[in-house]
Amino acid sequence: MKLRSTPMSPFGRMVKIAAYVTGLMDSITVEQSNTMDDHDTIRQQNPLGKIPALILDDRVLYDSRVIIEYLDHLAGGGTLIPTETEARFDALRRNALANGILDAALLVIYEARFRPEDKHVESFVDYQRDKIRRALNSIAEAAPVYRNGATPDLGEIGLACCLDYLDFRKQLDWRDHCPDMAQWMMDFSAAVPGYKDTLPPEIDPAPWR
Ligand SMILES: N[C@@H](CCC(=O)N[C@@H](CS)C(=O)NCC(=O)O)C(=O)O
Repeated sequence: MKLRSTPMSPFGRMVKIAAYVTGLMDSITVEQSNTMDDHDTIRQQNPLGKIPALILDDRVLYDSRVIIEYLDHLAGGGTLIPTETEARFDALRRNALANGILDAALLVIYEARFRPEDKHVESFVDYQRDKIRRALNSIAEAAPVYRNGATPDLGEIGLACCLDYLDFRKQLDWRDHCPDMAQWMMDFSAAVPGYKDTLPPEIDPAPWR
């Protein structure tokens, strides 16, 4: 299997950690993609032109959520996505929350990347940042504890990738909203395979990385 991604992509990182956790990383070759390049084959592989995409012999899978479900299926099911109904939908919701934070963070970055500086719309950036702040406050209220050792669910993988990505891009400091997540990150990073191998390049040090 070939994974199109970049070392910076938080969604690609979720898939990589999912592959480590399920023991499938050795069956995956990672091929870099430049989504900004008109000639990059990612646009044929995924009509949305987005990474990650998993290239199989007979088809291409996207997006990260679908790829993670596929890896879980290959590993026999129930590792990354719990089978028990309540735990399953809670893990899926937490993954959706992390993905939503990342979508908002990416839109803030794209505002700066795609629009000339004099055309930046600050109200749009604030609108996206407010989503991130509300989501981080809701995580603080839920006060999660990391207990799953080497087998995180997809919501936990999403959350770790999301908090590290906010540190990487420095758009806002999640510690202002959910400071207790530092301990959660310590517990996650100490137990989960692939955590350190998949860190974004040159991310600032933290006690857990
Ligand atoms: N919902 C998608 C989001 C993927 C995504 O936004 N990837 C970014 C890179 S981290 C991308 O490909 N951006 C290029 C674009 O939007 O054209 C997923 O979960 O995989």
